[in-house]
Amino acid sequence: MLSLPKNFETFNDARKKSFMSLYEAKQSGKKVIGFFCSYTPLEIINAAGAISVGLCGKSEQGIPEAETRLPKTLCPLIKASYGMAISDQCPFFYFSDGILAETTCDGKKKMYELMSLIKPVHVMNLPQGRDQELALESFTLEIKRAAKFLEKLFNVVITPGKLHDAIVYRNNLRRAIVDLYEVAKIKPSPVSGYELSTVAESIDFHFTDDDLIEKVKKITREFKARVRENAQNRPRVLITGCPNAGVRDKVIKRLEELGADYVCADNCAGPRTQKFLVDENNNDPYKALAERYLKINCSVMTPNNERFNDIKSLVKEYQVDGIIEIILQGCHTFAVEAYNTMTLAQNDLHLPYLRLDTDFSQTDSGQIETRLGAFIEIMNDSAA
Ligand code: BJ8
Repeated sequence: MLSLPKNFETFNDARKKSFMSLYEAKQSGKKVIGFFCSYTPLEIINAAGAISVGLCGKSEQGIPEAETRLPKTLCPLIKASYGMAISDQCPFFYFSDGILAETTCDGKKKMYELMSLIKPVHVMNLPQGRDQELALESFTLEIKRAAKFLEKLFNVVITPGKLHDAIVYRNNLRRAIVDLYEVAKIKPSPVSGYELSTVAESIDFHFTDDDLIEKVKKITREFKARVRENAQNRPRVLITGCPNAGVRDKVIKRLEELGADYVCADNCAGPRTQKFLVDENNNDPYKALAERYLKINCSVMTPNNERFNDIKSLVKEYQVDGIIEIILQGCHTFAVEAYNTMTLAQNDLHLPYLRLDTDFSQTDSGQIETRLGAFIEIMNDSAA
């Protein structure tokens, strides 16, 4: 019989529900692997018969606990992820049998060393010069090494058939998710970006055996059929930069309340990443996985020029009127690369650009609100 964490009764209803859903999956014999990054090849986790669950911290919760061991100036995403883990507040970490991680930014990879004192953590070496000779070969070997870790942890064999099934399933799920995101290509979008992204995010936390792909398709049809009152003439915004889950309310929700539409994200979870599929016909499925995952345009890559080509395409496809870049405190790679985004927006795309340096606290909510209001005015003036 599995036990619940000692502080279970102190959790709010949503957290209790998450705990119970994963608890039931675990009770039925399912294994769970936690992950932190979009470079994690989820297919090998599924081929090992395990549930994959994203563990990134998305709120201030856990940060005070993390700051007893990590520097205060570290990225809030890393602090929240670690703090939730050490304080048993994260249901997904609590029930994870192991963690699959990668060497992305310095803060994350050093945090994994501390995390490995609590749970089995396997860290994959991510080649950050992905255009260089041997990068593909090296990441292919890393994925094979990670598969061996899972096989040993769960005493299973990842057969070619299971891996192929997982690749096909994930490709089909990604196609469905891209269709969901593309609802916002309709002008005006029939659904708010806040609602759409909330639904998209919840897809990663689906632990029951019913047909997830069919559910995603159903909600896409429902969204497309909606009519939104007073949605005409609202400026359409693309959000880029660091993952935005931890600042959704003070940035995305507020942006929409103030009169703009969040239609698209250029980040590692948005449509530009989901559209990368794994070649199902490649005789070497590990190489096919490495090819797909190395396409992800994160600022930890150097150079990272494809990111800017993708922003250009998204701006056109989603008819974007302005770009907001979110830089989380302590994220040096996105902070430095922001110069290129600003240059692209202002000199090439001739679009208003707003950079928000922030963290997961609410202390800057008022200041952000003022800047968002001014930004909407600029977008409206540009359109006039
Ligand atoms: S693929 S964006 S999930 S690394 S914001 S922790 S980079 S200091 S989250 Fe990321 Fe993977 Fe890239 Fe996506 Fe470090 Fe920056 Fe913090 Fe970051």
